[in-house]
Amino acid sequence: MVKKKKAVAKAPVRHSSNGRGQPVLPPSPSQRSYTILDYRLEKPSFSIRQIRKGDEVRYEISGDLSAPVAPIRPSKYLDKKQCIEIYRWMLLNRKMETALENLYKQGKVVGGVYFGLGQEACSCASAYSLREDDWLGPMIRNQGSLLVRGFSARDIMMQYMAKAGSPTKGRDASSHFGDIAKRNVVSPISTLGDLIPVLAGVALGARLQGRNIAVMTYIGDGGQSTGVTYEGLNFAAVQNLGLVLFVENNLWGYSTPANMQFRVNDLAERAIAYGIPGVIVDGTDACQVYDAAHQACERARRGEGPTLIEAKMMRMKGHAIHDAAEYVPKPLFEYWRKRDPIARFEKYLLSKKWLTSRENETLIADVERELEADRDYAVASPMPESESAAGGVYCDPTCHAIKPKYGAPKLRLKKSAIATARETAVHLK
Ligand SMILES: Cc1ncc(C[n+]2csc(CCOP(=O)(O)OP(=O)(O)O)c2C)c(N)n1
Ligand SMILES: [Mg+2]
Repeated sequence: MVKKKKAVAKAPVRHSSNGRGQPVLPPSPSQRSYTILDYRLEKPSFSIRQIRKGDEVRYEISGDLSAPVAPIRPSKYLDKKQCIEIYRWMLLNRKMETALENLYKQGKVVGGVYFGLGQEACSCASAYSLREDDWLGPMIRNQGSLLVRGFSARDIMMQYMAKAGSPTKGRDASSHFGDIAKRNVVSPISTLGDLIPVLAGVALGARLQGRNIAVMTYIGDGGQSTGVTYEGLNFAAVQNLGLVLFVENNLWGYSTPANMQFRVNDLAERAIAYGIPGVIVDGTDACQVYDAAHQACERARRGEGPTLIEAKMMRMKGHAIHDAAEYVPKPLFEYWRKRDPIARFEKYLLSKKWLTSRENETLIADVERELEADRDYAVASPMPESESAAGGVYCDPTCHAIKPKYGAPKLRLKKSAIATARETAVHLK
């Protein structure tokens, strides 16, 4: 007997889209789902379109730019004192960059200057989550991270002016300096993405010494497309290394808008493909940045592996001082100026009564005083002697004994971490 098939009404096939013109298939039982934590209290929705007319290229913005600014999301971890400390670092970061801009205009800077204007919360609050034993690999815009990690504004200004007493003794201008002896800071690497495997290697080194540490570095929305970003993060993921990667989505990679650089909606989605947690934060909210960084660092120190944190914000200056950022539509600047990370945090601290107006004025005056003293010292300090130019390039075997910073491996880890470390050691032989 042939059973009659029941007539099934066919549902019309709907082709919705994810807002970027890509079709989204209807859910099916085999469809998997993934979670990306999103800390933001507001989700800007606008898009940037390229307009070409002959040889002329410009960008137009559309979407809702009138949304009110969201409040700061109170931190689960930071207390009053810590919030004020972060606020102070952000102020110093901003004021130091303003001083550097003036020094550049006075012809005192050798080379260019790169600014992190609008990104101070991301730099300062992320680095604030590191412990002494952890490591940092800053990029050019993370001058705030350097301050938090123990470099002074004087060091950074002397570096930009190539002074004899600067961290590289005048041998490199701009940001290529670190401190692997005391502050656990790897120098920025200009080749975008290269810091990621280097920092993964630092975590691996510590692992082989029996410790799980957090290693933090940054990559831009443009730089994250490089092959080495994939290789480094994938390596950290499979080895469960404590890498905390901030993807600084500041909407521009040089003069290319983010939507012409990648097709995903959020760069945090990339984490799914590495098999690691992905988190989105508002990069202009210091509390969100800190909370996500703190959780990622704790995860790293437990030996559970890397985390990718996408910080959404806007680069409020050009790529460097020579770039006037003419390509950025003006309303975009206005939108993000209302979300200035320092003004937002200041308002939050005042409204919580964690700072009175008087205390705030004193704090700002203190930062200015410190900055001015550092700037005057940096300006007055000498340039290097020409004879010293070739010094410090090659190590003369008698100049200093090179001692390994760490001793032999002391594996005192959980069984799973020991197994990973042993496997790694075998592979490295
Ligand atoms: C591998 C590599 N390719 C290209 C460059 C040249 N370059 C320097 S900065 C930059 C744009 C970077 O944009 P993004 O990563 O978004 O960082 P942002 O400047 O916005 O902080 C480019 C293409 C480089 N330094 N390294
Ligand atoms: Mg960028």
